Amino acid sequence: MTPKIPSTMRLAGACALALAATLLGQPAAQAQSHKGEAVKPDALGSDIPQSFTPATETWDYVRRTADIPMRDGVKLHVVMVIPKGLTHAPILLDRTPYNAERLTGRGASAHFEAVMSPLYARLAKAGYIIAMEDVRGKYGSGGGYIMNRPVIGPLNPTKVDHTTDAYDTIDWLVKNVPESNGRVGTIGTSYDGFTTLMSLIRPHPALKAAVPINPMVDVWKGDDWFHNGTFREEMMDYVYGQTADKSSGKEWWSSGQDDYDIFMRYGTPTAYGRAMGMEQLPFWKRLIEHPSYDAFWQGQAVDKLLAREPLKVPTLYVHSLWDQEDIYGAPAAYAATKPKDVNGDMVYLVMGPWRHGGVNAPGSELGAIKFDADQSAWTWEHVMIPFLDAHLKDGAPKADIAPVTAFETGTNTWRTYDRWPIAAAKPTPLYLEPGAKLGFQAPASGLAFDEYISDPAKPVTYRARPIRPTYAKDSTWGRWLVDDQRFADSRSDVLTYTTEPLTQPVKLAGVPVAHLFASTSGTDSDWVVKLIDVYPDEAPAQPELGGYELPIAMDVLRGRYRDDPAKPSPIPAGQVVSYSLALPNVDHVFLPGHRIMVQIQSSWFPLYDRNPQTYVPSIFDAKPADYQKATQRVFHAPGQASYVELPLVR
Ligand code: PG9
Repeated sequence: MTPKIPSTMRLAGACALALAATLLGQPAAQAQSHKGEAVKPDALGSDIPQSFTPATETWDYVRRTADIPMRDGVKLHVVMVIPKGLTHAPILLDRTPYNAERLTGRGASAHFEAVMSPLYARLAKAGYIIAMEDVRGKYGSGGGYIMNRPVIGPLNPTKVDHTTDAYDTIDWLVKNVPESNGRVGTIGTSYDGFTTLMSLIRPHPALKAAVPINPMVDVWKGDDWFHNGTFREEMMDYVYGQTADKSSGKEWWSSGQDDYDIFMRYGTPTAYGRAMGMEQLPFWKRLIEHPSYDAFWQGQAVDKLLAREPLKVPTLYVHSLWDQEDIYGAPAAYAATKPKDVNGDMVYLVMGPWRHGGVNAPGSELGAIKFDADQSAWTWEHVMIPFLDAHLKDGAPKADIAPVTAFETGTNTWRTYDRWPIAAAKPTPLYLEPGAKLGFQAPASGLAFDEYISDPAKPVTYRARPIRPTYAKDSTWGRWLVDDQRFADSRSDVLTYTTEPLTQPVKLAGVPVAHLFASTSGTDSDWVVKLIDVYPDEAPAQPELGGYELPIAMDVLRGRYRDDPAKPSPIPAGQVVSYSLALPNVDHVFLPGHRIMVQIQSSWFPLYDRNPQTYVPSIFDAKPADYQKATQRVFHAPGQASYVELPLVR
């Protein structure tokens, strides 16, 4: 039977035959119309014109694109959103791996406020030109994409990095955007916060201000990929989506509803990655080749890079107190640069009650926790816009903002400070005590330790199941750091210590540090410490908060790195070893009637990969037989008193 071929395919087939005949030097058979007349192969032309210019007269902004040549000839794609009528306006540049066209709405509205994030819409309204540029190798930009492309040097033998790309872009913008006043600020969140920080290294002279928001700074110590050596396997879908192709068009797929089951099924992230084809992805391979804090990670730590640079550009760091991705970055970069700010007018910090990136959108609540008003808008109006105006607008007065502006959680009040951490905070031990108690006096007697079995076959989940893939459409990943911890406190493999209900407010400002005296029957172990605010049993104004266990600061340490993050070593089985673990920054008041709680456990799955509890050279290569139960003991005996050092303000 002869297959029926659609007429369009027949025409194409005729063209191919004609082309083949021409190439072979034979006269081509002439294509014919249905009436038998000779037709040129492309006689129908195309319904798509060579170029099309949208009619934008009614728009309230000009949308302009450019492909800017970098010093190596590679062109980077930039989209500018210029509110109509703006002249002598500063430019805010966001360099992103997340698609500049999409982030500027692809021109799908006549109103600039509808095409960008609420923050950028507000900044455009405040008189800024917004320029978003695809980083090299992503979306509309040429060149190769390298995850967090390191600075030129041992990790980057080329002549280009984000410092040069930022420089070349700024140079082009100030020379080619007639509406500009020649001043540029860099801004961006997370990865774009990282590119913002990179613009501060050998900066272009027109760069006059920077606002890194939740920047990725040290991805081994406490940002996206690891926390103190414990691998954040829930980030695998990001690596897949971001690096499988240039336009992030390959969707991570999941074979179930609950990541807990799926990660258990594969055992290690390496095995799961293999099953997902991730060995084709160069960054994935680099990631699992570097489990320790070696030169690869140290050489990329942006706080270390900035500490070596002169301070030239006024910078406002934006930190989210419940940042589920980059909770380490902003305070670390602030700490690295603040000592250079001799006149106190260059380095600023604002910390708010947000999730990762929360300041970009209205922020009056996070999960079940309400903050009384839109604290993002408050920050835009009272901190960010005054800071930017002062440095970027022609003739603007000095900004009247404090060096540090922090939202005090618990009382829901903005506070201002001279610097961070504040001098008034005194390190004060809060001791674990026998009988699941916490107290400000070191324990003198009673049981010497508490004990639990940590079983890698039943790891402690990091949030109530089912756990959706991190970036799935129905994922609530953005609010997990405020999840009620009651799901964990009654597990037999979670130690829970609590104070009596407080009679006075207890204010903390700074970094709580957990000091544990602990033993394990294994030869490696993870230690997770959570500092929690327990609400009174009844909360009439918001009944679901009755007894709520709100995390204030939580983190994890992989025991093999207790002495040296670059050189792992086995833990001596059965011996009491001291560990110290700095928790994220807090500015919090435990209110009267509330209780302070500390939870300790040895897994936090599947956000963090499981520790086999048997020392192996790389946990990425652990075999099923390496995963063994271990008996964990946490001590509260004289001379071995575990405590959390609180940054207490009296
Ligand atoms: N923090 C982001 C990120 C996630 C995972 C890996 C790398 C970066 C980001 O939001 O850009």
